[in-house]
Amino acid sequence: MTLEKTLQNILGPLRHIGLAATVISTLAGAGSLYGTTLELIDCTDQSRRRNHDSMGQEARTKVYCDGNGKEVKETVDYPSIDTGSDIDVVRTYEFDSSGNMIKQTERWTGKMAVNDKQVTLEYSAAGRRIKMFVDRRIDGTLDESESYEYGPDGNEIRRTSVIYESGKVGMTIIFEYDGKGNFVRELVDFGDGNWEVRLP
Ligand SMILES: [Ca+2]
Repeated sequence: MTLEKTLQNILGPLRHIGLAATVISTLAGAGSLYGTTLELIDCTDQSRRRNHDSMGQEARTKVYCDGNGKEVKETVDYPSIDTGSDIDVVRTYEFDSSGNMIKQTERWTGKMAVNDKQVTLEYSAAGRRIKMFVDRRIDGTLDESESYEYGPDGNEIRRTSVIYESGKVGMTIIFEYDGKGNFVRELVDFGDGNWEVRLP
């Protein structure tokens, strides 16, 4: 599987459920997404990160790290968003002892608070992400979740998204590989029992 395809597999479903660009970037490693340019930095020096909003204006971002150099918090002031505060959003990140991100929170200021979100992640003993839970508005009620299953060789073979409001499976994706472990195609069901075939 090419890196590009891997990113598509990761990003497509995440876009589908509207996960924040920041957590997508964290999961994918790095990259340019949603018009947001991220430059990964050495967090230990409390550096500033270059970060642009959708209008191409440079956002003022501060990054905070724990003693292990892990980024645990960032504050961002987006020039094109006026919330009446110097800080438009505060994002926090928590990690387990293996360094896996287990929680991300996103709290916006003022009228943007409707976008508040908490994402929690669970991992298998092998360190593979197996569950993701999304609580929109951070009101204690879960709104969406995803679960991930893997084959013996570690490739993801099935992903299921649940929308809690309706109590229904929102989307199921089955990933298929050839005998050498190369991605061949995916089958997508948006909850209606019809499988759409997607080729690389
Ligand atoms: Ca909620």
